[in-house]
Amino acid sequence: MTRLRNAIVLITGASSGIGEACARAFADAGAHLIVTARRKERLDELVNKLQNSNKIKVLTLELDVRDRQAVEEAIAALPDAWKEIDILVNNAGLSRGLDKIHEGKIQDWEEMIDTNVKGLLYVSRAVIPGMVERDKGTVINIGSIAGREVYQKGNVYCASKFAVDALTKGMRLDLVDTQVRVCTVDPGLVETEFSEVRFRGDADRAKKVYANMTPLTGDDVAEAVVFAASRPPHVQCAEILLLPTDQAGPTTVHRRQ
Ligand code: NDP
Ligand code: 8X3
Repeated sequence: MTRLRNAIVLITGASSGIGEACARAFADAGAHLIVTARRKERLDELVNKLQNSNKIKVLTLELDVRDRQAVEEAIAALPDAWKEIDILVNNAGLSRGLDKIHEGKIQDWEEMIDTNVKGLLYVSRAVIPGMVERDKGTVINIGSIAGREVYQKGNVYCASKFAVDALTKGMRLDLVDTQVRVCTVDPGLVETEFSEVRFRGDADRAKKVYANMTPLTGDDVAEAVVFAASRPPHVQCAEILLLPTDQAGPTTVHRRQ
């Protein structure tokens, strides 16, 4: 993976699941990492593991992507050696609740839209201008099968991921006269902390989401992300839809009894 050696990769939501797996995969490929999330202690643990096993540099940023000012200031204040970000992985995201639209909680809706849509925009707006200036860079947005097909009670989460899809396409159109590439990696069911967050710590309910089937792991998704990022400069890996073999649609899942 020589194309990624010494690249600077910024990953949002690197404290868990897909983001954490991406950090490990890019570190294995020899990239230097800016890992961001709200849970700083998780990032510190990750850094210890990564730096012990790889000759790479890691910078941690405690960052809530919903805080526009904090995002702008954090990117502007990056030390010189870290300013030239080659790869941005817009991964931070979450779902809250699984309710019919007329029963949904407004606070849940706002959290999803603020994180999955507005947070992704704030980070992108802060990072992409440098890529355009250098005429080089790759943006990888983590979308979802939920951004391609709506499922019952998925309403606002699905809408936020449809928005990510529209933003990916919009970015690609607006950046076509630059060498900046834009990719979406859209997974189906991945067993991470995602469902525990959705069901606010109800571990039994979260486990049922992945019961009697083989879900993707964060590492499976990270492999696709690294594949997209490591194409030759003239190749833009626009979209990857990555499903478990046991899944054919958002709710079409083969479960063994
Ligand atoms: P996890 O819950 O395991 O990880 C989510 C990550 O996002 C955490 O690192 C969390 O860090 C971070 N995050 C959440 N809110 C914020 C915030 N406001 N500011 C900064 N970071 C934040 O879930 P996944 O790894 O599964 O989710 C990662 C992405 O993948 C999400 O965008 C999700 O929508 C998407 N996805 C997940 C699928 C799945 O089945 N799991 C399938 C398809 C897409 P912290 O809490 O420390 O801030
Ligand atoms: C996460 C996948 O199907 O649980 O985006 O919404 S799903």
